[in-house]
Amino acid sequence: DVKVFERGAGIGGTWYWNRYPGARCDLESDSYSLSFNDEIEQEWNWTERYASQPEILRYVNFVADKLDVRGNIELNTTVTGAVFDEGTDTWTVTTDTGASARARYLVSATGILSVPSMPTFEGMDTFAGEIYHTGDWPHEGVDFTGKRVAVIGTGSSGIQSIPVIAEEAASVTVFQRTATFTVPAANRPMTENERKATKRSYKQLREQMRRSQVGVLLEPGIGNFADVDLRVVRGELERRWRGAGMSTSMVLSDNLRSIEANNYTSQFVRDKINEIVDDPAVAKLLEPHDYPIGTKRLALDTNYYDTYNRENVKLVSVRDTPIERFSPAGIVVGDTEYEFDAIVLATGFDAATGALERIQFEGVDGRTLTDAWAEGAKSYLGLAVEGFPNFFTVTGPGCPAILTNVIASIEHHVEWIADYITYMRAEGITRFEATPDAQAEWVKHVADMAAMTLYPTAASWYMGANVPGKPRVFLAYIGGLHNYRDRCDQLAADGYVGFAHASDGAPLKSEQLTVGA
Ligand code: NA7
Repeated sequence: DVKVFERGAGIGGTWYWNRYPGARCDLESDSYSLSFNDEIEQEWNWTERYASQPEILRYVNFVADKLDVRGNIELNTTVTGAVFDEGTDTWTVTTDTGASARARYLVSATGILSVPSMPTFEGMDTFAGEIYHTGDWPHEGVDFTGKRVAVIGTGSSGIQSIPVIAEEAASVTVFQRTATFTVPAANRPMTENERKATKRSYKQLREQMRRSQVGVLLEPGIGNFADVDLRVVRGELERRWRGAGMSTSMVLSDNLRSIEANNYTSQFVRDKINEIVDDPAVAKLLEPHDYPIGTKRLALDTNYYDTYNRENVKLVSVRDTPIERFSPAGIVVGDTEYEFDAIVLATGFDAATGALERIQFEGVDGRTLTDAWAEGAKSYLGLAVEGFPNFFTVTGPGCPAILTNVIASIEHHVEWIADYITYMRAEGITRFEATPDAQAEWVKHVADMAAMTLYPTAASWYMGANVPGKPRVFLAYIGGLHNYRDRCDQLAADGYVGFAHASDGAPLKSEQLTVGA
């Protein structure tokens, strides 16, 4: 029996909430889709290389109907708390509607980017116009025709929405704190021939994805910075700029390990910005200098830099002089008050841990998850948390998900969890829990791996750095989805190493932990 609680009035998660103009996936449609059902793969027809939000939402609903799962889902219901009972090895879940449920296993599928990060500017409530967050966009849409619009934030959501809003609004003023690296998506309609070819090769394609570093097939690097002819690198960067998407920043194999390699790639993108943007002063502001390319998720755009050549688009840097406050008329920065009819907050999310920490989880001895994570999220494999028995976290902090094609990561977790539950039922186990040693070793391993790269040098949401006061802990395993899958499979085959087990109140027992870094 499965009971699902969902806060939204509909299913789709990210694709249900993020309805801002231009919202689109940054991975190709045939990769960013479910792989476990042949019929779904064969019947569904993607229309664009990179699917738009409305299309992905239609797809999610198609899948739900196909699998007839709607009956298990209680919509419009926010889970507020979950308490573990050591006497019965069960969880009791409570919600804001008064509905509750008791279950042996509790699985969080609360998403990585599901809690919008709302800035707290002074005077926000005095602004006379409308304020929107890209991650919580009105379902009826917003008509910006004739409006003076501000956009705060130039991450992926700002980069996707600014060009589309600029086509409709009277004016768009972009408030940029950190310039982001973005490359052209080169999105286009999918041809019937492409669709047919993909459908014929899905089996092989999916297997390659599962065995890959990031759960999606990207073009490999051509060599390390010190070993390759830079004219060849430049030529390859030019080629990839015309449509290789995420692979564009990966021409140099050591791009995320060597600052020299990274500087070369970063400079290539800066040169492109200067080629595209007419006003040299605006181009200069758009040049990213604050982090190595790739250490924050690369954005894929449609006409982003070109948009700054439009007469109705203005860029305001708030890097050195931050937004001071909102006023009834608009936004105040330094001595200037900018006047607007609407303000769009493209300010991101309390990523990876935000949704879980908003639920009052009480594990062993009444300890809360917020307490357990006070110094940063800790988990075993990003799948389970010590002190919280019978609780699985799909794409939890400490797994590779945020650096991968998240669909591939979700599928892996779901299949692994289902196998584990089947195992426990067969063995008469009523309780599992990550052991302190296994969790501590995994947390260290995740941190050690990250420290070998340039990732921790960026103030990114991967590090929790975008939310004031959030502990700075690298939230992902960078060892690759393929290696991670192998590790999860091996420890399962060895009797779920690193987990302690008990049956009906008997003391916990665990396999000897033998998995080294
Ligand atoms: P991101 O990537 O976290 O971007 C948020 C943006 O908002 C970023 O440019 C921030 O600047 C900016 N921001 C946040 N707070 C402020 C304040 N107070 N003042 C000015 N600017 C601010 O979120 P997205 O929604 O764009 O993308 C999230 C993921 O979705 C993305 O990685 C893809 O995987 C899809 P900062 O960089 O912190 O200086």
